[in-house]
Formats: sequence, C-alpha cells, structure tokens
Amino acid sequence: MIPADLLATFSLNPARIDGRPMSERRLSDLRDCFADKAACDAALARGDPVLYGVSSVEPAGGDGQLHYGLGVLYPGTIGDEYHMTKGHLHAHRPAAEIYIGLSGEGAMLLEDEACGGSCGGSDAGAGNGCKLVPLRANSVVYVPGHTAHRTINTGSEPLVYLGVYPANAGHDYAAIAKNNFAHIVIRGADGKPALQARALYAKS
Ligand code: PAN
Ligand code: ZN
Repeated sequence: MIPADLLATFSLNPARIDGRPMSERRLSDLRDCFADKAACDAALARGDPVLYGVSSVEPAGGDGQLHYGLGVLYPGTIGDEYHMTKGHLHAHRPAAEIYIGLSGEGAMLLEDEACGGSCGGSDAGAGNGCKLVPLRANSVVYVPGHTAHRTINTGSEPLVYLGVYPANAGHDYAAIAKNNFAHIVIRGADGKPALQARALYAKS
C-alpha cells in the first residue's frame, strides 16, 4: 500500500516546507554554544533574535524510512563567531545524513565522536577527526555516522538546506550540551571563515 502524502513542496524565501510548522531556535537557546559569553550576553541585552528554523517531514513507519527537514540559518556573528545551529550527534550513532545546500553560503562543522575533541587541537584546528565542509547551493555534504554536526552560516544571506536522515536517527543534544564542539568557526582577520580550537580561543 503506497501512502497518500508523498509530495512536499517548499519555498526558499521565505524558507519553509508548505503546510509544515517551522520550529525555531533563538539566540537564548544557544547561549552555551558561543565561545564569547560577553558578546553573547551583550547581544541578548539588545534582543533575542531567531537564529534558525527547521520545517520537518517525518512520515510514520518503521525500519528503512527516511525523515527530512528544511533548515534556514540566518546570517550574523556573535563576537567573531558565525551564527550556527546547536548541533548534535544522532541518538542512533551509526545513522548518517546528507545535507543538500539550496541557497546562501555556509559550512558543516563535523567532529568524529571517537576523538572526543582531543584531535586536531592545534591553531589550525583541523585534524582527521574534525572537518569544515562548505555547504552552498548545488552541493551535498555527507555526514557519516558517529559524527557530531553543526551548520554554520558564513555568508550574508540566509543559508537554506535540506537534511535527509534515517527515521531512526534521533537527535542527541545532551553530549554537545556537555562538551560542546572542540572547534569554533570565526571570521578571520582577512574576513574569511577560520577553524580554531575552542580551547585556544582567547575570549573563551
Ligand atoms: C538537521 C538539524 C537542523 C537543526 O535537520 O536538525 O539543521 O540543527 P539542530 O538539530 O542541531 O538544532 C539534522 O541534522 N537532522 O538530523
Ligand atoms: Zn542530524
């Protein structure tokens, strides 16, 4: 028996899947994510903007099904750090995901859980267990299982993307809330995104 509602339509501006609610995260929801707490508090004193929203399609069904969500991450910085999503590991750790860039300019920050943040702790930041992969229109980023993933908007327009993941993936935010990502993505002196070890960030 083929289910009835197989088609979803979406728009990029405003970014949403038609007929689906948009679940929003505000700056206050990400207070613990940003490295520069003073800059975050100063921004919060001015207001509590929506940083991103996700509109999801999660069909019922068991093993083998797919879920997907359309995300929109608004541009901006807190201190030197670009706007980002909370980020998570999948509760079912082997579950991979693909991110399909639709518009805007950004990147996926990926950290292998097995490294526990100890890998690539240099200034340059990137080790085998950590990667910053560009996410933009006409690109697909493969997020392997066992990998913490966070989306970063490094541009000046909303970053819009589709994430497609196994229905049994689940979202584990607790591990990120406890240890955070070991790396941050900042606007460098040359105005370009730079990956840096959180522990070495002067304002942390
Ligand atoms: C995405 C994310 C979306 C929002 O659909 O859920 O980008 O990020 P957070 O869930 O970290 O707030 C996904 O990766 N799903 O598995
Ligand atoms: Zn995910």
